[in-house]
Amino acid sequence: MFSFFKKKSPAADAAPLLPPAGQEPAPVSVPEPAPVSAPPQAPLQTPVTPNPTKVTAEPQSPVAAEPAKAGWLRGLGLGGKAAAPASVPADTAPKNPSTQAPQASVAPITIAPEPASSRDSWMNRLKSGLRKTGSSIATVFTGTQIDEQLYEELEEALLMADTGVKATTHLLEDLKQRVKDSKTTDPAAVKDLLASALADLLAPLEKPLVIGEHSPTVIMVAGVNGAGKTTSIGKLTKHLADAGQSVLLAAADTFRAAAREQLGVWATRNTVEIISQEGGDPAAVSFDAVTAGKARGKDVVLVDTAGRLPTQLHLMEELKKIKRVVTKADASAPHQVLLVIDGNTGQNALNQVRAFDDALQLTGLIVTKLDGTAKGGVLAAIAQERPIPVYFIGVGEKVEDLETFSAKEFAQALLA
Ligand SMILES: Nc1nc2c(ncn2[C@@H]2O[C@H](COP(=O)(O)OP(=O)(O)O)[C@@H](O)[C@H]2O)c(=O)[nH]1
Ligand SMILES: [Mg+2]
Repeated sequence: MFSFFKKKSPAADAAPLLPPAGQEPAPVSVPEPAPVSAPPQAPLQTPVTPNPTKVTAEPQSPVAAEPAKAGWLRGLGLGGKAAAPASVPADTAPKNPSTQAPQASVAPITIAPEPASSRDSWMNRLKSGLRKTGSSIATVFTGTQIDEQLYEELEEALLMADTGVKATTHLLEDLKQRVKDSKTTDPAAVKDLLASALADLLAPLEKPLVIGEHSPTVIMVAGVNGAGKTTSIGKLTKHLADAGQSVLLAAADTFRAAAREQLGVWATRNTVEIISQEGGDPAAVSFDAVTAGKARGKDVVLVDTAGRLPTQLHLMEELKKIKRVVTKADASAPHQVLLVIDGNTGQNALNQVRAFDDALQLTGLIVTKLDGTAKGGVLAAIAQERPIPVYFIGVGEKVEDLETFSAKEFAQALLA
């Protein structure tokens, strides 16, 4: 049924998931650089390239000299560590066989299937988080007639739930059409039609995070202060580690010692390696991490960045720099650029999505704190105006409180 993320075998022709729009071209394209001298499992907290200036000026020099080593990194990542195939969706098969024999034969697999019971308890947490919103929308349907007043009240309730004007207008028009088509005269049935309309609107946001197409898969995580970046990275690390994936963390939030320490705690808890550098340049730390991730044969490199306010232009510039410099360590990276948004910030979350997407060309979202006072409608606004996949939602502070997003379940929880 649900899987936490999808694992694919790397195809030699795999197109980068993110078009490098607006990026500086990497000076040299090095498909599989892996320094022979670096041990596959180097000690913890060892910055590979301590000199930030050198990183920017000659990014390819530490890794360009060595040719690819017969794809052993990839073969190891796929053949040796994947969990038992739970399902093999036909549409995710690699288009072309890879030129690297060991992994070409490995079919894409879906791992970490979610036990139904744990998904149920997550649904309950989401429902209780969204309950206030749901009950105020639900009261609209308690009358006896489907009339203009019902639609007016619904419009108000949707706007109050952070759905935004555009998505609210869309939903009302869609709903009226559905009511007409179904010829229903029962207001209670209209609620079910609204749930379907909402699920259809949210459907484009439902998409699994795919890993394994690149070695390592480099995931950059951005968002404003306190959105839940570090916590979400910690939770994600746990899920990846449980699925047998080797993870390297990059503490690119170098401004605050506490931020580095917080990520360090997650690294220790999950026994994964971390690249961290006191007062270092965030882009240099990210470069080091991707370089080390390649050298050590990691499956996933997660880059935690500092909180950014989209209005602070120079800070957005710094995130762009991290992205550019990561590309210099691996021409196809970052493979994912995720924005973490706090579900409580309402329509402001949509502004954040716009600003970060314009600057970084986002590939996915993580929406946190849906267990709190979040109203949830903002996902409809995002679906209407910037339909970027919501890979995960956060419904609490504990490690198990990160879940995959289901449009249908979310729509039901929102109207429950
Ligand atoms: N209730 C709740 N709290 C969360 C969730 N995700 C993160 N937090 C809390 O939000 C606060 C800020 O999180 P943090 O990861 O440090 O944010 P960052 O500044 O974006 O890295 C911490 O107290 C987290 O425990 C969530 O899904 N639900
Ligand atoms: Mg943080």
